[in-house]
Amino acid sequence: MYGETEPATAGASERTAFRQAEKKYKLYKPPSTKGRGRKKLTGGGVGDLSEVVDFHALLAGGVELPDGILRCDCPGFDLPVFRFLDRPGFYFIPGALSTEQQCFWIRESLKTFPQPPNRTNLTALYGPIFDLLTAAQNQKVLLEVQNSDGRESNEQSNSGEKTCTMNFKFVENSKIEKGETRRSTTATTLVRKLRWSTLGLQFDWSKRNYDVSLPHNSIPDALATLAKKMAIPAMPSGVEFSPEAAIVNYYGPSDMLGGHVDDMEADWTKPIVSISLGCKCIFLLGGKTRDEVPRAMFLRSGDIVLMAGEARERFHGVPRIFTESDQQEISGLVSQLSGDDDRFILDYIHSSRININIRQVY
Ligand SMILES: O=C(O)CCC(=O)C(=O)O
Repeated sequence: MYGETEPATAGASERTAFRQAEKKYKLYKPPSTKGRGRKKLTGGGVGDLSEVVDFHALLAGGVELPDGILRCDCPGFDLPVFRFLDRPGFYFIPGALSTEQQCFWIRESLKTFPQPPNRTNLTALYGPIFDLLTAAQNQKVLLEVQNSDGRESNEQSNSGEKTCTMNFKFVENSKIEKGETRRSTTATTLVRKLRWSTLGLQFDWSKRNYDVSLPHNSIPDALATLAKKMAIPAMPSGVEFSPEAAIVNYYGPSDMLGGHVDDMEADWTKPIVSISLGCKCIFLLGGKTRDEVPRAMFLRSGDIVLMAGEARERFHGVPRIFTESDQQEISGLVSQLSGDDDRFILDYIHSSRININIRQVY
């Protein structure tokens, strides 16, 4: 999660096993097939991925399960689940979502989840933005406008208080005149700048806790139903997961998520249900300190991981997403997102990853 707490000194952080692994995978470059003349890529790329666990390859069979990894049958759950012997509470469900389901959740993540009252990283800059995806699909521009009383947005009110009205509205690109001095940004740029949105109980990043006083909708029914079903392997028998909040992370080509522990929820016995969509990435699952060497694994579109109990205390993060055309592994999505309405989304997902993680807060 964004807003991680760093160890006391940056130097100490740089030396930890977790940081070393983050660096190694962030800097990874695949061997080049056409890299002549581009110094770095000749000679077979930078770094190697031989230690990254590939659960899809294990699922396909034909290879022995590596030491310390087991495939388990979970009562009441009909999908294959993998676990690490030395990391109890962590569950990997490869290919949990069909391509159709993945497309549905990608559309929802871009169209519905950023809708107010849900907040996003853009809310603090522009105020609530409605229908961002539609505006981007129609090549609109978000333009600063005057309030009805003639004040520019963000001006001081008579009482001296900052009103923080932040009035912006979408307009046709053609309506922006040459020399326009008001702030404006294309909706496409804003979608690309989307980094997170919060559903259900709203998370306050500055205080690193949930602010129950903020207006919010409950978790969409379909997402809650999915999370309840997928949480089964990590739940005590007969107890149902109760989704109350979700954080949606949007990753662009060079984005990463630094090592952190998710410790803001009251009950750590309940899992975080974490859904991957779009480009493949490397996920690191470390120990209770950054000094423990993390396990690295690929996460692909449609994979789900659960972190419950002891696994909730482990550092984890995403050092690398793969946007290179031969490494994204999104061919299923590409063939499914073929309608006119999906053109923008298809372009977006070629260089992006989305993660939806669903939590029971209390
Ligand atoms: O993107 C991911 O798979 C992990 C997200 C995560 O760890 C978080 O939001 O706390």
